[in-house]
Amino acid sequence: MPRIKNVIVTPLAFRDPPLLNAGGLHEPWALRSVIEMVLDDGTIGLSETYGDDPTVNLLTECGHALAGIDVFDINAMQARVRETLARLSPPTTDGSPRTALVTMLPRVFGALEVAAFDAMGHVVKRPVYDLLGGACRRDVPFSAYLFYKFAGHKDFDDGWNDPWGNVQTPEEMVREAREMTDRYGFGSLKLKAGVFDPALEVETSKALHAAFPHMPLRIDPNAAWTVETTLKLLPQLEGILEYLEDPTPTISGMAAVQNKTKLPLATNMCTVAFEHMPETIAKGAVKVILADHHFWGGLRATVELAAMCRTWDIGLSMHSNSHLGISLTAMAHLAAATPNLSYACDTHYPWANDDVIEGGLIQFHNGCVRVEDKPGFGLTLDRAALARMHENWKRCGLRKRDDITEMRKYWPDWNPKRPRW
Ligand code: GKR
Ligand code: MG
Repeated sequence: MPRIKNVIVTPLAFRDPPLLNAGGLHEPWALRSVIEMVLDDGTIGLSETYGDDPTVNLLTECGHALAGIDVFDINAMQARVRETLARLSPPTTDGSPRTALVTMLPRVFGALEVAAFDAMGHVVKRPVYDLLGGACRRDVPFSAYLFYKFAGHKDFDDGWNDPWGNVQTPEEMVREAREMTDRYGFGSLKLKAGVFDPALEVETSKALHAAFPHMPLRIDPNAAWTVETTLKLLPQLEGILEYLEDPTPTISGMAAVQNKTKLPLATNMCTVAFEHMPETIAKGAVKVILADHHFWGGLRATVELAAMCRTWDIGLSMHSNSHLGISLTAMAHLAAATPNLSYACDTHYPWANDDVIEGGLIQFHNGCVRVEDKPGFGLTLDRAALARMHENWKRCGLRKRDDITEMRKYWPDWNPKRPRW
């Protein structure tokens, strides 16, 4: 069987609109990295993940360490990544687990594992969804990810502005939702909340529900509300939401709300690793978990998470950050092969205006991404686009996401404190 020859990690930047969230404001550039796992027979497996410096550096180190491993030996890869990270992480003085091992192992190993699955698919000439157990659906539904936003970035003009304009009122949000659903065919809505006073965000939610009464709606304040605020708002939200995502911080905070309402609470913030599952389940903190293979440890780990959710009767949805088409395709293959993925997945993809794969931006059909019956993910890198977006990364100078500094360009006193209301 082919063995891993080398792993190439290329950091990229692509233009990102000024999207508001509880953590601040998106900068003009979003960072990602593309991973190419090259096998000794010339096969290349693709993956995409975060593009911040620590991730890129650790990915590069761990990628080198994989040389010589059989591409089907995922367990050997995981052991090698673990050893490499342990070597690179400074020992802690208080005896707690080494930071890089705890936080970075699932991220770094997960990104490499995705590339290995793409490569395996090419070797055996089967799509990745078949390697994960077969497709339960070929058309994977995504939801319209709605953001409050500014019209353009302050002190930045390269001639490109996104076409969505200023969105700060309920009416403007309904317009954004209308355009996004018309353009992509999405059948459900997600509002990124936690930006303005909750009264305005509840009003926006009601306006969206009134304008799209048949579309499931979820909102996500990213832990910007206290338990008390959330409890007060519940009566207005219960009839109009399919789920309420991370209204308040911590597993205990979420449990204090969930135990007082039938409205499902969802999370990609308080339960983000396997070690959080026992407390989440014991306290009945959430009814939905948003899986994300980028931080849960890859495709197989997410399948394991799905099995836990099935066992404990927890619904499964999918989380997203700013990303490109390789991640979108990996998410779609994973979702296709996960029977209990019971909600439309999140995606930031409609906010991206460039891509690194041949054929350019992936098209949604009726709000869905179709997984193709082609080897691996069925994708080929567009080398010119990769070079162009790597140049963006060199020029833009950003090396980690910093929504706080960007937000303070508008509101110098802006306080990132959470919960805020
Ligand atoms: O991109 O602004 C954003 C989102 O707020 C993102 O950072 C979150 O991770 O989309 C995410 C979420 O569902 O919490
Ligand atoms: Mg969320």
